[in-house]
Amino acid sequence: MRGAHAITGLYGILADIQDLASAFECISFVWISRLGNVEAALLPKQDLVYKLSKVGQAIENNDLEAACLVLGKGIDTGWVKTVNLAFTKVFCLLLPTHNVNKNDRESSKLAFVSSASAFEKWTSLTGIKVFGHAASTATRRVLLTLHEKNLDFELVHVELKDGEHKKEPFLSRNPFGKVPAFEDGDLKLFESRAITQYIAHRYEEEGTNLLPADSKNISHYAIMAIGMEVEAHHFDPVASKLAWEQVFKLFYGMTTDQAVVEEEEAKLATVLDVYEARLKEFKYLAGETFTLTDLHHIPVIQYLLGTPTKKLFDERPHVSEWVAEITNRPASQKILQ
Ligand SMILES: N[C@@H](CCC(=O)N[C@@H](CS)C(=O)NCC(=O)O)C(=O)O
Repeated sequence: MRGAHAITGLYGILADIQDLASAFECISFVWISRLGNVEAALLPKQDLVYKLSKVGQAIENNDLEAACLVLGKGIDTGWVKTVNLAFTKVFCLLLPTHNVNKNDRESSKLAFVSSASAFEKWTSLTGIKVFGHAASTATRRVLLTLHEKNLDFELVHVELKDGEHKKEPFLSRNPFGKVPAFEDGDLKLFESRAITQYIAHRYEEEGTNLLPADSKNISHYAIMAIGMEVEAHHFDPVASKLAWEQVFKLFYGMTTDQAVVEEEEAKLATVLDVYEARLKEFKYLAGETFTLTDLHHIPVIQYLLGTPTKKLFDERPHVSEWVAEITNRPASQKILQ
């Protein structure tokens, strides 16, 4: 867990517990276990207190640039990590075992409390937001990427049945009136596959690598790009029609058109024959490692596994193994919850 939720919890502990010494001990334990390893209190104490209060002030004044100047870097999760580390150092200083005088303890405590509330505000101003619907395959493509990357985000629900996506303010996020739309600080995006590519590059160092293993090799990128194009133009139009006919129509109280299902299944079989040949040679579509190419397929496959169309995957041993592998990933399971 990272960011606003953690801070809210800690702030609550601080506000509620009378015995501050044990509260700090408990907080530092939480942070130490979260960060794994702590460079205990390396920053000079006064410097740290000063920095935290400066950051707090800057955020209170909505002056994000000034906040960045104090803690370095831009509006990104690197900044969040730096703040986390700074908090950890405060906690270490406040541990009863540390030889810290009462005044320093008190001023550190105040700096922490004001920075904690400011930090909550910061994360609400700069965090990742996905505007979409939890059942939409395109929204799930983005959620899946964020889960693979272990990033905190907020899913802002867009009510499709009320046509919220066809009106303002959503249309100013995506003029084509489709979910998802996405925000990361100042950056606003739409089109799920463009969003996943942004996340995979921007947060390359976090969580699972979703790009080719050799990130310097342009031809490996090109192969991954072929896979993403094939998914978008050959696989998804057919698979999505099958999901519409057999899953979403039922949800809206409509009936499946079997003629359409038969026609689309024949097309899907042709695409899956190509996949079977590819997966006979490689474990994943873009090579030996899981990439965005594979990930983009997951949401619609998950829906089709609950329909008779599942047989098309089962009939092809390499496709079937690949489907099991990619749909059983922990992140794939998370989007079903
Ligand atoms: N190419 C777009 C497709 C988005 C899309 O079709 N979203 C669907 C939900 S999965 C949607 O908004 N449907 C409602 C509508 O078209 O009115 C993307 O990948 O983001």
